[in-house]
Amino acid sequence: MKLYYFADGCSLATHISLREADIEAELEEIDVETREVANGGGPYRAVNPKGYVPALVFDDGAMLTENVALLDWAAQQADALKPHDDMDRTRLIEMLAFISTEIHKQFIFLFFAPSEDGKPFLRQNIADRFNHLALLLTHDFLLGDRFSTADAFLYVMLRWARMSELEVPAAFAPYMRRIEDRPSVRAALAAERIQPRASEAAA
Ligand SMILES: N[C@@H](CCC(=O)N[C@@H](CS)C(=O)NCC(=O)O)C(=O)O
Repeated sequence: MKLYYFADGCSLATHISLREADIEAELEEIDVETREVANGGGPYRAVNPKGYVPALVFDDGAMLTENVALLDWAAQQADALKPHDDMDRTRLIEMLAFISTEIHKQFIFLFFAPSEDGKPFLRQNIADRFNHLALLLTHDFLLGDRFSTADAFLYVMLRWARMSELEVPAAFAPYMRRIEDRPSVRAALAAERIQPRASEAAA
């Protein structure tokens, strides 16, 4: 199995989740500028015509894309991540969809919008979404006492908030530390050659 990723991209959520599920995947880094697979692997679009990450290619050649699908799939691969019942799974998908459409996509617009005009609006919108999630964070993890693939996704978004100097509620500081204490997260950060961010002063 191969995971196609950008270092510190949204693909980090799938990377962490695969490690949490104890699934070994070959890591194929994509150059953001050229969209070439590292080490002479050729054009990424030849693998995934969508051109963006993450993509997981199975040994039989089947490919899975889209964060929500990958994180739902990963959640089903190990007892420790698996939702307890159908409603729990739907709750997980609800959370993944929220993070994907309400936070991740707005960050993408914030990073790549050709003009500065809409950026204050986007920053406020993203901040509102983080405020909403902070209210839900009444246990160690987003969906309760157990780490889920939604935590992997939210963790990446919190890294991006730090990167963008976007203020997030104080409750996310201990949460990020909890996530970064996990061996899966440490291993994923090391493999992508990126640093922990929990100890950085919050914006
Ligand atoms: N709809 C996709 C979007 C993924 C996405 O935005 N990936 C970013 C990296 S975090 C990317 O590859 N952007 C490059 C591009 O859109 O061309 C998903 O949710 O998986």
